[in-house]
Amino acid sequence: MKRALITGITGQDGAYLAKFLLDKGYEVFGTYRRLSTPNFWRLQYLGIFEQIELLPVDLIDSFSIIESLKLAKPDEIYNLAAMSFVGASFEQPIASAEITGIGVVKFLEAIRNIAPDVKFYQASTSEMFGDNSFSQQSEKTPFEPSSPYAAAKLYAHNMVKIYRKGYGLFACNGILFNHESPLRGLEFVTRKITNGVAKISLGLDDSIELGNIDARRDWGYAPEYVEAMWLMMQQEAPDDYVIATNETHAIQEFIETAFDIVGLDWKKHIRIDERFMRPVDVNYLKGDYKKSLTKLGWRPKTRFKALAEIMVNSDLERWRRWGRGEHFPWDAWNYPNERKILSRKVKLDR
Ligand code: NAP
Ligand code: F7E
Repeated sequence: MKRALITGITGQDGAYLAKFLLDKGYEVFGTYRRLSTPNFWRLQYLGIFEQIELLPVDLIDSFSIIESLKLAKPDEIYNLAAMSFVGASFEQPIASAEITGIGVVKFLEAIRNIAPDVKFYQASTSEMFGDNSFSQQSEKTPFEPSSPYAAAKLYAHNMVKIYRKGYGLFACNGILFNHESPLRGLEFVTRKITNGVAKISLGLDDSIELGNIDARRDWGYAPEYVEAMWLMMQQEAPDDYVIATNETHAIQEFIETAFDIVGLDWKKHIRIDERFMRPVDVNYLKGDYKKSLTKLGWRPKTRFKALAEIMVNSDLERWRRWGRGEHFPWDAWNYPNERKILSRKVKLDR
């Protein structure tokens, strides 16, 4: 039985990847940070919490990384842990560099010294292309990072290449474009919109406050993207791959589509709020995934409208279940703004 170690297993991709690998018969070890309140809701939502061996690791702590390697003895490591929210990286640029950038080198050094045959996947990102002027972005497009997050990810990306070339490690960079799902964190724009649309349509809220709605993104469906991570690790030789849909849409189009699904006029409910503008933004992303199609046989299946439907319907269902008095694994309980609504006693008749 193969053994996989997933860092960041409590996040969106970590949970989907864990499910994918368990279904393939892997023994799955996952790292988590000790928090004052545990956040295993995604693993519980997917019904896999009991099947994961959890190990405490913080990417700022080299010894916890080494210990996790010794305990898990993995064949494959998927490094998904990062401070992944771009907005927050402007507020905490140093933590971003230490966790998202140098944290990866701590892993690479640990592998080089104690487990040089282990395969390593690094969660690289389309954010590294930054405010570029290319009509689409591939593995060959120059990087122009425009956030502390992207700069830290680019450093990690380059270190993976250096360790691959210099020390012969099997280390891959998956350059993944935005991918979303009902397990996406509530502060990311798609889920913020679908959660807001669900509440507005059920009469629980009236507006969504957003920043730059002209930016364009290439959005795919997260469960399909974790399969691409695994495919990269099954190849003869390590390499870097773009994973994307090759479609680009403005945030405003996502808003229109989400409100259309519930039959409401978005213009009555969207407020532009400076607080959600970033000092620098990435304005245009459209990924060219030809290499992944040719070499991995991977292609995206769920497209823009279907993705919005999955997310709106899932958030509607959660708020309805809450209205029926049900308790279930859900992130809304952890957010102060959501709690204000959750603390109301409401009977939903819709
Ligand atoms: P996510 O939901 O924000 O999950 C991030 C994970 O990293 C969480 O498990 C988090 O733990 C963990 N983490 C944060 N700081 C850590 C630290 N100091 N030590 C150990 N663990 C730490 O992100 P995601 O969407 O699943 O993304 C997975 C990875 O892919 C990230 O590296 C992200 O940057 C990258 N990526 C994401 C996308 C995308 O569109 N989703 C695209 C390209 C690349 P807590 O739960 O304790 O916070
Ligand atoms: O923003 C704009 C915002 O935070 C998308 C991460 O997974 O994907 C993600 O990074 C766009 C930006 O994702 C709001 O300015 C407008 O232009 O959903 P996001 P992101 O920054 O693209 C990449 C590939 C990663 O690697 C990251 O880890 O939406 N926007 N108004 C807003 N964004 C947010 N979050 N909130 C708003 O109110």
